[in-house]
Amino acid sequence: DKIVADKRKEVALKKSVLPKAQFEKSVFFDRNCNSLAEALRNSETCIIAEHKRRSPSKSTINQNTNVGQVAQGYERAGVCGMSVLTDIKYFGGSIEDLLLARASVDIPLLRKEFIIDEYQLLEAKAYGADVILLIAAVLSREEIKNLSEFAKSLGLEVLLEVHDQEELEKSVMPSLDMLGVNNRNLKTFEVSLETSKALSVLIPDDFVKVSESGISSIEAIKTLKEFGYQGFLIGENFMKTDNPGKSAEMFI
Ligand code: IGP
Repeated sequence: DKIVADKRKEVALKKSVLPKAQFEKSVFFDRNCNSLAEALRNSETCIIAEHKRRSPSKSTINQNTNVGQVAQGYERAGVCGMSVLTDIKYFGGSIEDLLLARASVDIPLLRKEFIIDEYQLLEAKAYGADVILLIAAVLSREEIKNLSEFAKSLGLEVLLEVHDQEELEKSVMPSLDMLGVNNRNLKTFEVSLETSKALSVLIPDDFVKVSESGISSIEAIKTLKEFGYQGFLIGENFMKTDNPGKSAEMFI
């Protein structure tokens, strides 16, 4: 709740400084997005590697990163896509991180953010994202519908994140491309892969299933694949090392 309240203030401030019409001037605004869903469907590796400097649950993970280099390392490792945290206050990221990653690689990029306003979707597109995240825990069904349909109209793909059955049931709709199950409870920060296992049967087959957070072994991926998951979002396990790209390579 605190993160979302801060995000509302941040977006209001940004709107007053940078009118959204500016985003249409970006060279990326008319770029055709690369499909992460397709990359995941056609891949054996299935990894979405994240750039994350710190988090509310772990504080510092890796402050000395060069996001362009990390992106190139991930691309070289052969990941399907990269997730770039753009929240400043809680995760130490920035929207410029997304731009730097875009300037460095061609793989699909997910803007990892607490999206609450269409403004952030225009911004995501302008800074080179291919995919946006919507978090069911902080959005109503109506908001999910409006934001996902607006994202699709911009050519962006949508990953919708849930962490329980109720969130899943309120969210399923045709304007989503991928359904992510967050193994980390955003309120308690507890992580359990059982969350992905339990929810897998409830996710309709037309969505690519993604398991997010707390994945730290190839064994875990193998098990989750048996539950129908085709995407694995991994941050800390790669970012805590000196060479995130090399660490990702060991999972591929
Ligand atoms: C990555 P991990 O445990 O591998 O670092 O987790 C990713 O799933 C996590 O950063 C995340 C996240 C989020 C962060 C998932 N959903 C929503 C911020 C907001």
